[in-house]
Amino acid sequence: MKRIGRIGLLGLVCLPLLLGACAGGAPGPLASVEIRQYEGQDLSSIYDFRENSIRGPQDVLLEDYRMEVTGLVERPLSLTYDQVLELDRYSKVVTLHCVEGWSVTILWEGVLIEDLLDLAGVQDDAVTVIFHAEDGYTSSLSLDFIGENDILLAYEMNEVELPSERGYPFQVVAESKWGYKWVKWVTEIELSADADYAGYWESRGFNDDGDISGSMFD
Ligand SMILES: Nc1nc2c(c(=O)[nH]1)N[C@H]1C(S)=C(S)[C@@H](COP(=O)(O)O)O[C@H]1N2
Ligand SMILES: [Mo]
Repeated sequence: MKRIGRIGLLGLVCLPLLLGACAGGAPGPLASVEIRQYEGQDLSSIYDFRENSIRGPQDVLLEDYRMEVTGLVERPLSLTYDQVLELDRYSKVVTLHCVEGWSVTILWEGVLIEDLLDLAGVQDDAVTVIFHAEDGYTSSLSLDFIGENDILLAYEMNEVELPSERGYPFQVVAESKWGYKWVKWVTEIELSADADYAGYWESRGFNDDGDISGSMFD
């Protein structure tokens, strides 16, 4: 009686552990198709990131999802995920550098933010592009920077769909800028005349230009 009880207890303790090990350790479908080399260049894994978002990973439901383009535009947009993906597709290898000292090099694929802005028609007095996210996070880039650098709004990394912890369905690929400019779970792109707009980390002392070659703090 006692023995069976012990085995039973062992089973109770071990089964969840075994199941957990299977769920966490074995490569899932995403990991198995992820590419790790592109045109001779080694890529990081899409799981190499450190997750330190202000409210943790967001679960965005596509049925309810809209990408809004608002503010100083001729035609405010409210696009479904599929409508955004109808825009031309671009890709490039870019490294994300977090102010914490880690970095990842990824093949990013998505649409040009400028193509979205052209669809909406940017008004003359707009100078700043503010990105709003599902978790309430915001950051901004200057309109000039976006126009001059073919900045992507990514929906794939290393040829797989963005995982939810990486910003599904869309993340800004703010190349040459610190990680806090790479807004994940983007829900709204707002055109503003406020050249001094400060997003979540920028209003907490991080530099608003966010150039990795420049100063991290104000
Ligand atoms: N919506 C949202 N986007 C965000 C953040 C966040 O908290 N919320 N954190 C930023 C910071 S500080 C960094 S370094 C990168 C890191 O991406 P990761 O969390 O996927 O590693 O996401 C950026 N984008
Ligand atoms: Mo960061």
